[in-house]
Amino acid sequence: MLLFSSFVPAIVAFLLIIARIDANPAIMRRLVNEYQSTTRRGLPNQGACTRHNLAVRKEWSTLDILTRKSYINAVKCLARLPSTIDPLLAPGARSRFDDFTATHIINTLTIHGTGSFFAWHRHFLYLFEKALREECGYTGYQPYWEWSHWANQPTSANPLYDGSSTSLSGNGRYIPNRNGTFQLLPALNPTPDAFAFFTPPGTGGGYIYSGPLKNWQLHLGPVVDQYDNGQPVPRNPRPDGLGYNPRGMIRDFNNTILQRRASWPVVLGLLVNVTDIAPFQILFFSGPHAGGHTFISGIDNDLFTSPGDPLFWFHHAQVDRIWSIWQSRDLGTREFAIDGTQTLFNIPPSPNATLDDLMPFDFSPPITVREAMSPTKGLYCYIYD
Ligand SMILES: *[C@@H]1O[C@H](CO)[C@@H](O)[C@H](O)[C@H]1NC(C)=O
Ligand SMILES: *[C@@H]1O[C@H](CO)[C@@H](O)[C@H](O)[C@H]1NC(C)=O
Ligand SMILES: *[C@@H]1O[C@H](CO)[C@@H](O)[C@H](O)[C@H]1NC(C)=O
Ligand SMILES: *[C@@H]1O[C@H](CO)[C@@H](O)[C@H](O)[C@H]1NC(C)=O
Ligand SMILES: [Cu+2]
Repeated sequence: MLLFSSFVPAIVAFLLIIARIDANPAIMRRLVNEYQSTTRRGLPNQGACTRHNLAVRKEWSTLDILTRKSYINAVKCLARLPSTIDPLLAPGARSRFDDFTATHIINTLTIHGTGSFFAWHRHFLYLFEKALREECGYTGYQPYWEWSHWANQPTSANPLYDGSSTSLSGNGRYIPNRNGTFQLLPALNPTPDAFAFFTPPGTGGGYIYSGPLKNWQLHLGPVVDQYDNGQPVPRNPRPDGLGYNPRGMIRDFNNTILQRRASWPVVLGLLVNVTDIAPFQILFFSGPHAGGHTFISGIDNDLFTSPGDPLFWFHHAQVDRIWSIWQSRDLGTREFAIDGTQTLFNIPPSPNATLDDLMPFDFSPPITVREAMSPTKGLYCYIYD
């Protein structure tokens, strides 16, 4: 009896720990359910976007194997189709896939740390999904990567980047004794300390070596020089990164970065406790958004060239998902809320962004910021599960 009663507190403590572990995903589930019902309630019974044609973007791990394979094949198909962007703009672009990297490189300084950051990337993602479907026969929608769910598991647990034949390939080959990358942020006249962005060496550092993208070729970038990371990266023949620079793909996974910057407490804190677009955008941009890129590292340490790694699209689908959920929590004040100017961290100083600003996509017609503010009421018709 004595023995038993001394076990009871231990069992209770254990159950409490289990409950704590499960609390965060359960909170997220509740927030997603609320977002979905708010979105569905806002849809008309008739019109361009209704309950019946609403596309559902899902987490990669929830897709069946055939859908995963068809997504991977469609991405490889885009890399085989000819480029359509004006060759004077991006002479190094060799494929439809490159068109996306090219327009991102061209516009980097006016779509990050600006009022248009979320809106530009929402349309960018939509154009990519559309190309996969209309030009490469993919019948699903762009999947996302639920960072917080995977942050505390070994990277080999995530079927998105476990290196298997149904993944987007895995980590880069491990290179020991590196110094990490030191990226000068693209600002006019950066001072050495104020605009340097250091990433410690992770668990890879070399070229990826397994999975369907093993032979993936990058053609554009880099723009920002990366120093001392072990695997030499050939320089682009043009300073703007838009020349032809064929090379393999580097990755350098570091889960600690995901744990620190994109854990459940960080993401749920943004969704539950941050009500104003200004702090939301700043905390999100430098927190989970930068964290996902830095987890991948490799070319993702070059802000300009990051869409060259197909994992970019999963990362940015999750960025768009978290923004959508946040917007839905008070559509009255958040649906059309933007904050920021028209230049990266306002360098050089520029006017405040407005909903009427035109956002360029180079190979596709420009749209206004306003047109990209709702996932269901304008150009788009999708929801995240
Ligand atoms: C990963 O990131 C953490 C946090 O920045 C850093 O301390 C660590 O050195 C990095 N590399 C590895 C292999 O954990
Ligand atoms: C790391 O830095 C040291 C000192 O600057 C340098 O000698 C070395 O070559 C660097 N290592 C790599 C892999 O770049
Ligand atoms: C929101 O803020 C409150 C008060 O600071 C805190 O107790 C709570 O844990 C926060 N919620 C999240 C999800 O971060
Ligand atoms: C630009 O936006 C900031 C932050 O919302 C605001 O304080 C400032 O007054 C705006 N400037 C102009 C010229 O509208
Ligand atoms: Cu970007």
